[in-house]
Order: sequence, then C-alpha cells, then structure tokens
Amino acid sequence: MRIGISCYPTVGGSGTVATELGKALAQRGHEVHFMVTDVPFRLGTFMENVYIHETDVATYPVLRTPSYDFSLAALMAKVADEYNLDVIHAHYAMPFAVCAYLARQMTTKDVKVVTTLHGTDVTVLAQGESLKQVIRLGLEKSDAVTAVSRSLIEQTKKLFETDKNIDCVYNFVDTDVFCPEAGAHIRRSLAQPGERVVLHMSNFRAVKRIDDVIDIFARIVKETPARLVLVGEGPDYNRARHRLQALDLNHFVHFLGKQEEVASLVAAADLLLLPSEKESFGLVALEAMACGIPVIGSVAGGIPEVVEHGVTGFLSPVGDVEQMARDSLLLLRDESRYKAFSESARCRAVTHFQIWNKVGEYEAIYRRVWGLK
Ligand code: GMT
Repeated sequence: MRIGISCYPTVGGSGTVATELGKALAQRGHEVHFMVTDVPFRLGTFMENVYIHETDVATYPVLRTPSYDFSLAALMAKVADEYNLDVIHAHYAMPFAVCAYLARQMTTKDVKVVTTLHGTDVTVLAQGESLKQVIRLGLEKSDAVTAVSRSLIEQTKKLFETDKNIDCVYNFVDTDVFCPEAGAHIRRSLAQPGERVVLHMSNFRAVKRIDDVIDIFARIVKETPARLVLVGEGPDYNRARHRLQALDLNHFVHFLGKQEEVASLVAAADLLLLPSEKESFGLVALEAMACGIPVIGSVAGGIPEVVEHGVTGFLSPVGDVEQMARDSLLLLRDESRYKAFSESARCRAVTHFQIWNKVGEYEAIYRRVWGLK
C-alpha cells in the first residue's frame, strides 16, 4: 500500500511509534510518505520506500501566527494526489486527523484516514471546550480510529459520548534493539560496582511528576548506594536540577538531557521510575521491560495494561512516593526477587508487545478500511 504518516517529529512516544511503524511498513514493502514539519527524530538514514515531505509554512504580516495546520493539510492533499496514497495515518487527532479531513476535501483521490490517539489530545486538550469539537470532528471523520490502550478508549468514549468503534493497538518495541545486553558497554560510566542505577526518561512535563521521581530517589539513596539517571528535556527539567541541588543530591545524579539513542541507557539501568499522573500507555515502561528492567510506576491510564503489578514491577496510587520507594528497595535489595521480575519483564515485552505483531495489526486496519481481507 501507499501510506502517508503525519506525526509530531520531536522526541516523544507518539513520534517514536509513528516513525518506527513507518520504517517497519517500508521494510515490509509498503511505500511510506512522512508528511511533517521536520524530519522525525528516529528516522535515521536513508531507507528504501521511505519518502519525506516537509511543510512549507505560509507567513504573511496579516497572519498573526503561521498557518501551520492549513499548510500541512495542503501538503497532505498534494502528496495524496501525486503519489496516489491509499491511507493517511494521523498520529494524534489534534491537529493531524483534522488536517487529513481537510486534505480529503481538496484531493481528487479516494484516500482513507486512520487516526491513532496517543493520549494528550483526549486526556488534556479535549478537556476544555475550545478544542473538543475540533477533535471530535477529526475522530468522527476518520475511517478508523485506534488508541494505544483500553484505558484511553474508555476515556475517549466517555468524554465524547460516542459509540464509534476504536481499536486498541498497543505501543510496541523492537526487542532486538531494546534487550538486556544493549547497556553493558556504558554501565561502568554510570555507576561504580555495587551502586544501583535508577532511570527516569520523559519530556519533563507536569504530568510526569518529576518531584515524585526526586522524592522516591531521595528515599532510595538513603538506604542503598544508587545513582539517578535523568534522560529527556522539557519544562520541569531545570527545576528538577535546582531541587536536586538544594537537596544536596546532585552528585548522585547524571543529567543527560535529550538523547537520540536510548536503548543502551535504558538497558544500563536497574529500575525505571514512572510515577505519572496521566499516561495513556507509557512507552518507556515497555522499553525498560524489554531490557529486563522492572518498573516502579503509578496506577494511571494505561500503565497497568503494560506493567503487571507484582510481576514485572510495582504500581501504586499516583503520588504515593513512600510506597514507590519501599517497592524500589524491595527489588534493589533482593537479588533473587529482582532476577524474577527482570525475566518476567523481558518475557512480557517479547510475548505481548513485539513490533512485528503490532505492525500486522495496523496493516489489518488499513486493509479493513478498504474493505479488503
Ligand atoms: O507525554 C509523553 O510521554 C509524550 C507523548 C507523545 O505525544 O509522544 O506520549 C504519549 O504517546 C505515547 C505513545 O503512544 C504513550 O506511550 C504515552 O503514554 C503518551 N503520553 C501520555 O499519555 C502523557
């Protein structure tokens, strides 16, 4: 098939899922067209069957803000016409499904629209009235809608009071790339022998509850030698830095900022902290599990569909840092328990969230919207 993909090109789970999906589809022989504002960060080097189309955003003094969404819609229509696209896969209703709807009004081709909900368009943006109706339009006009967890499907249906069919296609991971062996060569630069490595990787937004990460780590390091590795960037990153300094904990912390290649960093850790307030899936938890790294997280959104409580990690109510710290220590100080969790985590990732199975699920949806078997 000829598939157009639109996503946010910046670091983040949705961009990762969209880009890895596009690359995998290209490997399977589909023609994949990324329609984006910038080259997606995980795209890497040239790949056969992959084409990139960047928006040319119109600016004019009378336009108070650049007309990004209209430019993207026009680009989608142009690519659909020129390359005879079968499907536009919009990763986020806002703005991509809406742009795809507009593109469909402009193109002469019968192109189908598949929209994947990744979370914040429903859990944050659609909570206010100003964008809710636009997001609803994007969903209703899509030929198929998928969401990355059952929890997100439930929230979407409740919020929009819709009975539209929404397929659950979980996030996925390449378990050959994210594997326990991937971190061996950098472990020594993160910790001394005998020290445990605790990782948090995110876009450092309020929903990630960075203060909880710090509070959990402060309790861990009081009891056992440990290092905290912080990967990512975002509004709360510098505040976290200052707070760790004020607590005199900064010499136990590696502030690594934005990183392109993360499999080795994840695999070099012993534990992942994900105490989010909202999390539609939690791709980083899956990437950690694939590397055999247990997860300490919150019972929020789709996290319980990824992390099996008491088997591949421990989950507690949002904000319960005492319990999260106790559970962390339970794993870090008991080698045989840790080994059992680590093996179960890897096994769950391999069994339930393999990239090729999920790519197959998306392909089946593309065929379905065309009435093909
Ligand atoms: O908040 C993030 O971590 C980034 C965000 C994004 O847009 O990339 O991630 C969302 O999509 C991911 C891929 O489907 C999910 O794994 C994340 O859970 C989801 N984030 C939230 O729901 C907060």
